[in-house]
Amino acid sequence: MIDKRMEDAINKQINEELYSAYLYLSMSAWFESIGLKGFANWMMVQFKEEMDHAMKFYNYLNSQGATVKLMAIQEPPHEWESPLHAFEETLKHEQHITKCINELVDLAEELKDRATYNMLQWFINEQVEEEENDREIIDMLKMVEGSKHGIFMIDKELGQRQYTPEA
Ligand code: OFO
Repeated sequence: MIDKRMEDAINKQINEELYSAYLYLSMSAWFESIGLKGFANWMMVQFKEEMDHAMKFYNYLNSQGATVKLMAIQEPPHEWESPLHAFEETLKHEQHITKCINELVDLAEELKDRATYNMLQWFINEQVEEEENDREIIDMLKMVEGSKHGIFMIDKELGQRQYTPEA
């Protein structure tokens, strides 16, 4: 049993996570189009992780006997000024998602909804990791200052990232 306010807030969060997936898929397509396959791979893994996040909330609502309501997903941008710009936008977006998760935690506390509060702990930790990953890549990109050789080396490294499905 879940409060209607929490049900609505989680449905909104499903939409936020699906938009995240859409945004990173769009970034993956853009990186492919400029020949940076390693960056494209990194974003493709991120897309899959965001789908997992959306499904975590989706499954949670179902397990609580609540109703999932899917909403229209906003159109993401299709291009960025540079790899650095794309990752700065990624970090900005993740900071927004962290704020959304924190607001869900506040609501769970207000409603004394222990089950949702408990489920959200995973997302709190995940957001720390997401922001940290983005900051690391931004630092690397700033270090190479757009040099072709530097971007090539980072592309090689980001090409190693592998998707691990959520247990
Ligand atoms: Fe779902 O963590 Fe990124 O957006």
